[in-house]
Amino acid sequence: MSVNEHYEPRDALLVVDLQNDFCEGGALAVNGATALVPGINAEIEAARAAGALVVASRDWHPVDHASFDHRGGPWPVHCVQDTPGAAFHPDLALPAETVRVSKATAFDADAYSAFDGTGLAGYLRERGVERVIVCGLALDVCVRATALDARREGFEVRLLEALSAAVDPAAVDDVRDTLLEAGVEVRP
Ligand code: VGL
Ligand code: ZN
Repeated sequence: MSVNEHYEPRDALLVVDLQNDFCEGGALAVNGATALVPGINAEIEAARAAGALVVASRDWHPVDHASFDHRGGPWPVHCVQDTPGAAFHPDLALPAETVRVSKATAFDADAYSAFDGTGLAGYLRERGVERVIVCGLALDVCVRATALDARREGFEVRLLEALSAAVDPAAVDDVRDTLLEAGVEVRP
């Protein structure tokens, strides 16, 4: 495992959607997801120790959400509120003070970004956050959208690519290019 990021109090580590349904054995499993957990735990501990904010987002759909295939959406049923699949991975070591953000909770709309409809940008500014460090699932869906929104909201953004995994590994090069173009720093 490589050396952790250097965190400062003005940083927020944002762990995106590290939930059972996106891990091996889950309803919408991303290859390599479970293997990310120890490295992400090390980042969480480094961030916490440095006084940086730790934020964990979760995909948190109502039953019969518009994104589910039986409703004409693109995805199998996943991350239904209060089901085991929607829980954070059991080995993810979230400190008690972790800021938890639920997204995509409306029946009729999907939200890939942790900033979409959550008020997260204003909250981070209130807490003095200037830089957002992003990792988690899925690199080509919610991590991508979250990193782009963080830039749009005026934060410095750094992606921890090795601590993210994609639904479609063939998309990773395009995702990286898009993020770099938007001014996201990418740590391999
Ligand atoms: C996600 C597909 C559907 C994600 C959420 O967290 O990347 N992907 N809903
Ligand atoms: Zn979803």
